[in-house]
Amino acid sequence: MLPKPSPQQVAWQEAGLALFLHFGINTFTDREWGDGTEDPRLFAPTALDARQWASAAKALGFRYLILTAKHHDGFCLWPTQQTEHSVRRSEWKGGTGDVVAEVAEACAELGLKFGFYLSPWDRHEPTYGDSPAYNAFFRRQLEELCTGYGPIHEVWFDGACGEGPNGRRQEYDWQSYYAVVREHQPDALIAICGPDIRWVGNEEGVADETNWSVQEPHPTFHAGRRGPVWWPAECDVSIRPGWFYHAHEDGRIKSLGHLLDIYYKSVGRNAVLLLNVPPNREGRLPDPDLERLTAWKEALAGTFQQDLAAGCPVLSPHTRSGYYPEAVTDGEPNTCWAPEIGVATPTLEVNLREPKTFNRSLVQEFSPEGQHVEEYVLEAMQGGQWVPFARGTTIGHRKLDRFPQVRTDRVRLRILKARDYPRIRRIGLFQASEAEEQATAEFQQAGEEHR
Ligand code: FUL
Repeated sequence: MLPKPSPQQVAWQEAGLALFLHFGINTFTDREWGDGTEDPRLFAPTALDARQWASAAKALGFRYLILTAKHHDGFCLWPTQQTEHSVRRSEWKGGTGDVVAEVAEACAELGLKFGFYLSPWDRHEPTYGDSPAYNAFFRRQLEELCTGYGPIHEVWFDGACGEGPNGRRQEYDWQSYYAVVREHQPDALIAICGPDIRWVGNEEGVADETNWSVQEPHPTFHAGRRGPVWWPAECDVSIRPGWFYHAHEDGRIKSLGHLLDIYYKSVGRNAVLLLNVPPNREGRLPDPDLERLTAWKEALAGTFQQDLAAGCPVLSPHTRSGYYPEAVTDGEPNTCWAPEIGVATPTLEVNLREPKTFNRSLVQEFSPEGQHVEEYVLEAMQGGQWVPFARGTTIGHRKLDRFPQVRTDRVRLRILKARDYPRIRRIGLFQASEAEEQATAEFQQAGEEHR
């Protein structure tokens, strides 16, 4: 049996976009990795405004916020009882402040989901390396975060550790960490060094073209589980070269074209995009980053505002009983089409009613039932023949393709290879906005593209 996602995993995938917030002592020392010896008094935001973070996130279409509650330097953004190395020792709000609480509250007010990053690697904590003692310390920190801040939707365990061969060696007791999360936050998804969400494997925000949410179990994170597991990918990337705010990077915000490319190669390849925008020393999201993201959102909204296939008649000679072809254009998220059992290459034909011009497509599998398509092609009827305009391997929750403009009145999807029985939720056709086309052309000319 192929695995299927949990309802929480389906909702997470549906959300598509999450905002990552790297903020902490490094913001004030201008570093990326603090060494744990920093004076907590260095943490001194002058105008910290978590509502600005949350309302910007909401306006830009992000549905989750993930805050670095503790990075590798060990400084805690909440007044933990487990160490003195926290906001309690800073002068911000006279040592009475709690950044985690402010962000969680702002999210709750605006209807955003909240999650936290908690670095297992801790360069400040003296018990780090004394495995049982540190595991207990870490579990208590986790318990504080899982019990004091309302619903937690994602817990992000970073795997990074720079101790080196002669450094301290800590055996993390992952299963015991998961047990704390499951006990207090049964709906939370445990990401990266965790069983629910998989790290995509790079920090460029790019998923492979072939991207399966169905994976072999990880020996540690899925210890004791057999057979394939549902482990969908998340793409984390920063809008700037670094994860933390550095004034000298103000002029190095990723271009609009680059951010658009990232969107197509993450959200458009069956992954979720976790985009990092670091708050500055004031404790605000910087204006130039927000301006760039507003342009990004508008360019995408312009492209996806009109689906040229919406409401169009659909035909298939291969429809399985109980399903119907028009489910892919009816705009209903809970309907889908499925091919008859035993058909080698099932097809689905959308009648656009009149010639239409487009250069973007969207195909979605019905992810609550899993992921099945291994190879597909999209074709347009031109001069009495079917001419391919996009082809790919996996589809999954959301597959976006970009191609040179096509003009046609009929489009068909052919599923060339699938595991078990695929279910298709949607086919969409779009014409890229001018803003998107222009930014993409500039990006390609600049040769910034990595893959
Ligand atoms: C990495 C860390 O070392 C970086 O500082 C950053 O937090 C990134 C998201 O994960 O492993």
